[in-house]
Amino acid sequence: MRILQLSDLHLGKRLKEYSLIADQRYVLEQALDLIKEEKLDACFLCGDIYDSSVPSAEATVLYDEFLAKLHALGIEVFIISGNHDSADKLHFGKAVFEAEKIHIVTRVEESLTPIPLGDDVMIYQLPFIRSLDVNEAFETAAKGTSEAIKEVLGRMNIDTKKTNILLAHQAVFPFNGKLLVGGSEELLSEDGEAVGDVASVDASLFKDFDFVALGHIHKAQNVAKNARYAGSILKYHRDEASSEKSFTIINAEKKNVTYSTKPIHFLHDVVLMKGTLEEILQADGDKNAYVFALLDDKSLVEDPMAKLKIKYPYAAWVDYSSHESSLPDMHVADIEHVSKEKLFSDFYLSQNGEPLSEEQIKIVHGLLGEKEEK
Ligand SMILES: [Mn+2]
Repeated sequence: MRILQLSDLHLGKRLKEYSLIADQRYVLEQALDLIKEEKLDACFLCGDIYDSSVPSAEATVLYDEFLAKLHALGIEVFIISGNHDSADKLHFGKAVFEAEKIHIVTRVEESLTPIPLGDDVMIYQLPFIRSLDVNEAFETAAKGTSEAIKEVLGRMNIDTKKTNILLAHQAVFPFNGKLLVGGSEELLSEDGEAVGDVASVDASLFKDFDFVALGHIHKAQNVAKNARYAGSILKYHRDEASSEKSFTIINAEKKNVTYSTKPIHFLHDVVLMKGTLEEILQADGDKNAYVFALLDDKSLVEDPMAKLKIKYPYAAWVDYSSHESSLPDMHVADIEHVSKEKLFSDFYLSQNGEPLSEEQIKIVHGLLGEKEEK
């Protein structure tokens, strides 16, 4: 059986001022072509179908179109909800779609029974869960995501003679290893704090599966011999500018699961350009890309975005590299004993990378003095 693994579609996501619907449609068309050309048997959507639990109309239209085209290809489709999806909304039509080979699982209690794919492969679908979902569904007292997942997996009657594949949407950490994040994912701890490893799960939990098709982390990577993140379908953050996006094609046969990749082509790439505005305008950059510009200019440039857009019509964001450096740690008590002039000159130094000139000091001194008098 050969399966296309997609995850983190984030339909409806915007990149700064731009709607990405056309970009997303462009990638999904490539996915459909790939399924046709390679005569694949199935497609996985491993969570974060939508960017929001309240998806836009154009996002639901695109998803509807994509599902209809997958259905027309006659393949089996397996879908789970991610942390960005509304589990209840994505559950819509489940009973009807099931008869049409579109298998949707968004509730943990529905994840225990596998769907056979061919004679040999069994597909299990675990939607994004928090421990409270599991404790509510099974009246357990699991603490943390790892324990909760252990409870769920323990309730699956896995026939280890079959080739077992699991879809999941969690932060799964490699054993003794480091998880590489893309930059656009939101990693949540159990109580909703944005902390990486609290809600994370060790890859060794999934040892009974021949393959785990993962979603949630936007950088494609293997976290175990049997577990892989396909990565998001687009670059959703400037930190992903230098990374590649690809399709993962799973090949499952008689307990032997391998995969290959195919590059994803973009309607508009995401590019990070650094230098002075003049240098960026002189550079031979991709005019068709969403450009994120980090300016090295020491003094403020007038309306840099308008200037950028003349050469790069899809310019998305501009800031100064000096703003990237942060202020030194200071406590309120310390600040109370520091003069306003000193605070301002420290702030200026941190923002601009160089101190105030003699003349500027005089101006600041004059302005602050005036303010005091008033
Ligand atoms: Mn995601």
